[in-house]
Amino acid sequence: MMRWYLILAFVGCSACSRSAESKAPISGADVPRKSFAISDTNGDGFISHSEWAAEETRAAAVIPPVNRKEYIGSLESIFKRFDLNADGRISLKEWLARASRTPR
Ligand SMILES: [Ca+2]
Ligand SMILES: [Ca+2]
Repeated sequence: MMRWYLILAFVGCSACSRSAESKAPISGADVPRKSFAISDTNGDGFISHSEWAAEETRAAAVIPPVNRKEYIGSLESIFKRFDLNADGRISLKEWLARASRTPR
């Protein structure tokens, strides 16, 4: 359960930190899709591990150093969970499949 809390905080944080730049208001239904687009920084339709790692680093910057290693470890395990076919990148389909199963 803790992991899901972390991913939600992580994704929510990414979305709000860049929403000022994009100007487009983020509606509730679009959040998983938009957060995917934000993490897919080169826009190739996949979140590669290096793109995910960049997000990890950015997200971890606000975490106290004492908890940072554990936090990054959690994000790593989330990446593996999202990567359903284990090809080392997350497709939008994989992302949405996982995001839609996220308990509130
Ligand atoms: Ca990409
Ligand atoms: Ca994959």
